[in-house]
Amino acid sequence: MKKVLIIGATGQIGSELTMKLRGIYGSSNIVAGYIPGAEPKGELKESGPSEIVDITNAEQIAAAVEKYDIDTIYNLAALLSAVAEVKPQLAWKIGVGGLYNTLEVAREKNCAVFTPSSIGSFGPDTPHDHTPQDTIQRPQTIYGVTKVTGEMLSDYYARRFGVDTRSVRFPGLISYVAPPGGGTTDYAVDIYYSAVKGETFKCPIKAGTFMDMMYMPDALRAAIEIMEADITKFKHRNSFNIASMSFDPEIIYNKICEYVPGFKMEYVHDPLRQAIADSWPDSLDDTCAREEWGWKPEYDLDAMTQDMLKHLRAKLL
Ligand code: AKB
Repeated sequence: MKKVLIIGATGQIGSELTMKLRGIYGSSNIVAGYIPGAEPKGELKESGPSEIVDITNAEQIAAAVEKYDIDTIYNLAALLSAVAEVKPQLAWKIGVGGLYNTLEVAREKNCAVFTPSSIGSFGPDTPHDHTPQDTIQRPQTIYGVTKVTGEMLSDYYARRFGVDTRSVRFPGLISYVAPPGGGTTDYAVDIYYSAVKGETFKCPIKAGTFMDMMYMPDALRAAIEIMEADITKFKHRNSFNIASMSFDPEIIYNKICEYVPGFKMEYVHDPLRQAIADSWPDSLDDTCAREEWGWKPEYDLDAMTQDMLKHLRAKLL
């Protein structure tokens, strides 16, 4: 049975992944690491152990790994792309300094490490359509720079020290549970909240701007399946392209209108987010993930929209 430490357990991915892993491996085996000010609440708090683990503090990571006899670390601490541009030094400290701390603890204590990369690891020179697994990665955001550095550092620790590092490049993640906050793809979550609340959605991303997106249940499955996969079949490690859907604001808006007639959207220019979105791929080619560890998404835009609206209506109305 795995013993897992999740760093960033109260964030957008962490809050759902922690509960999912507790369901699979047993609640007492999954430790929710959080920073002061972002304490676990409700079911997340009640259902299993939690510890203060600030990724910028290597001693705290080592102490939690020691205390709970951890063998696997999910490193989910990060500043998302738009907020990272406002605080680039902090983005580096968490994204690269924090990963270095995690990898050093993993090397000393023999832990496997999952660290998400992102579509943000690509840049304007990358082929935008069906972006290949192995291609140009020259991002122009600090978020992307930390992600490419993280991919390379994780590969280095695997090659040089035998640390079992694994990763996927997440698209924009859409969920009704915890809001994202500070990302470029956040609009694709916010639009559902506006639709359910009966508000006009102010879209910060221009019509015609395509980005990869994924429903959270698929993303959680990817993070779990890659850590369970047979490593002898891997030709890559850090990090695999994964994909399930690609759309622009018009496509998601029109899909929501099928279920929320009369829903209104208007465009409000956001130069920072638009520039980031323009530099990212339109759609990733995830053939390697499919071939090397059997990745397969379950949700398309229609299935995700129906599920999001159902859950948000229950949550908000
Ligand atoms: C962001 O928009 O910054 C993230 C991402 C795609 O990595 N959702």
